Amino acid sequence: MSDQRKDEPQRGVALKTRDKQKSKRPRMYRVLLHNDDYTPMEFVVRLLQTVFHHGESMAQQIMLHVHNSGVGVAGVFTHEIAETKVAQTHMLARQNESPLMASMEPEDDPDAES
Ligand code: TYC
Repeated sequence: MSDQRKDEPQRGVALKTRDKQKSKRPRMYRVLLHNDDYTPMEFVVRLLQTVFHHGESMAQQIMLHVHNSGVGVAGVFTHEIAETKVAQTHMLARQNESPLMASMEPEDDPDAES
């Protein structure tokens, strides 16, 4: 017999099984809008309607929340979609010569053991 032991898997041969199952629930990210003193309220409301697909009344509520408390959640998305929303927000803000800021932060890991 060679030095390869019969009862051990061969070294260097990848196992086909995954030791960690990929989550069916992706990590989700909050897109945050930040208050500033220059961006018109109507612009923020329109952005919340067009980019984040809120109705007029919800868009007004979110804008006022950001205006009054400094920051607020525009929506919750997967990483790629959240990045796109942040980029679209900054692009529209720049076109409007507005300093409006958006950012994103992860929600809690859906697979975290509690
Ligand atoms: N504070 C701005 C104003 O008084 C309105 C505003 C709301 C700006 C939300 C940014 O994310 C924002 N015109």
